[in-house]
Amino acid sequence: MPPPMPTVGLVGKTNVGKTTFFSAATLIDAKIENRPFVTINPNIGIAYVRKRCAHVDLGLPYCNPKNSACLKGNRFIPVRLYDVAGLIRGAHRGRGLGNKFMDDLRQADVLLHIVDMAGETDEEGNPVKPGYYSPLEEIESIEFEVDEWFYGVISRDWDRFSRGLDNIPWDEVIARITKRVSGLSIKREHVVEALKDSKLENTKPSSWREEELRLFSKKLREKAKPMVIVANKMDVPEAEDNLKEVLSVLGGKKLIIPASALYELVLRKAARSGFIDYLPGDREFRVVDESKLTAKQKHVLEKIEAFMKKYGGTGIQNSLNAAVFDVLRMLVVYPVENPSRFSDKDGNILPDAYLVRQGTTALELAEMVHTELAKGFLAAYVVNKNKRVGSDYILADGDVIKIISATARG
Ligand SMILES: Nc1nc2c(ncn2[C@@H]2O[C@H](COP(=O)(O)OP(=O)(O)OP(=O)(O)O)[C@@H](O)[C@H]2O)c(=O)[nH]1
Ligand SMILES: [Mg+2]
Repeated sequence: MPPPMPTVGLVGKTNVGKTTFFSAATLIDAKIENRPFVTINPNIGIAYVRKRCAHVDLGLPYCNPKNSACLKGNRFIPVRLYDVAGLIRGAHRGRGLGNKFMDDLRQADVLLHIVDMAGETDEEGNPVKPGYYSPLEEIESIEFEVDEWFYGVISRDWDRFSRGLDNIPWDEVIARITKRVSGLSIKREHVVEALKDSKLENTKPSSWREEELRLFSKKLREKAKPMVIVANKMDVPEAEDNLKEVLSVLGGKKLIIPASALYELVLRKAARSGFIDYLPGDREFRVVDESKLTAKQKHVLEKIEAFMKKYGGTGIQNSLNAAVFDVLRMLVVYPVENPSRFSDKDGNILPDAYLVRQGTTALELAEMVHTELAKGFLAAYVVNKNKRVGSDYILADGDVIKIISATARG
């Protein structure tokens, strides 16, 4: 089976721009309003990460993408995007909508924490004058709520569960914990690393105090649902000083991406209507026909242009790319059947771009392409590097791979 699409979840205080981000990234219309708790049911859509296409690196004039898109030499590879109900401080005690809607993010592999950098919504998400509320406070309180949600799920019925772990081998303890938390899309390696980081290896889970379970849960959250901060609403003048402050406190410790979901939404819609030439992630856009724009539209586009110069784009594509490439550290590889044409058996050039985890081997790739192919695995040929490799070859970003198999079809 092809590799599972990574799932990116949007979290944040209510009324900070999560749905605006979602709409901008997916071009799905969803309700956006300047008041708290507009979103209740999750919005689920497809967004894309962007990377220079291998056809460019191979010096080919074009490709024939099937599972992804290639626009002007850029491969856009699909990822799942979830937009859920917002939080406020005290959500875990039931304030606002509580944190039960966070369960909609159980499948997420990585979270984008959308923050109102303009500080124009208060603790409860109500609109206030820009600069009123502190984004630092927002970051801290929402991260706390996310951790509390996670702890709530992990600690449910823990006493009974952990007593069942007494007197069984450590490996089995890990296996049982992994099974228990698998509904949160947590993998064995997350459990292993979290146990190590919280110095709880080879201890008896039934003897953990609340403090230790909390530490384990926090580490597990950091591994299984790592967060990137999207400093949203950077188009509001007050946001700039706030960003400086946030960077001075958290810069270096957290990944923080300046963004304007609003501007990206405007650009995506303008591009869809043919007013501008713009690809998500571009650092600039081009007006197709000035004469078709009203004075107001021109003014808005000029402001957006200046913003993009300053921040190197709108920040939306950067956020998605950072989540998938920097945090999940995924690679893009291209399986092919015909190495001399870089194509599948029908002649489609570089049809599939797979997003795979770092450490994925040639044999694992074979399994993703076709189980049969893996069964008869003989070797792999890394087309772009012109070398033959074995089953345990670790894939590198941009690899174009032909699997050589005794059970190859056709
Ligand atoms: N200036 C500015 N406003 C934004 C930006 N992104 C969102 N907004 C505004 O913020 C308000 C809330 O946007 P939503 O996308 O509905 O926020 P949300 O986080 O989904 O809110 P809930 O679903 O209610 O929790 C709307 O008035 C948006 O227009 C941005 O980048 N800049
Ligand atoms: Mg919303």
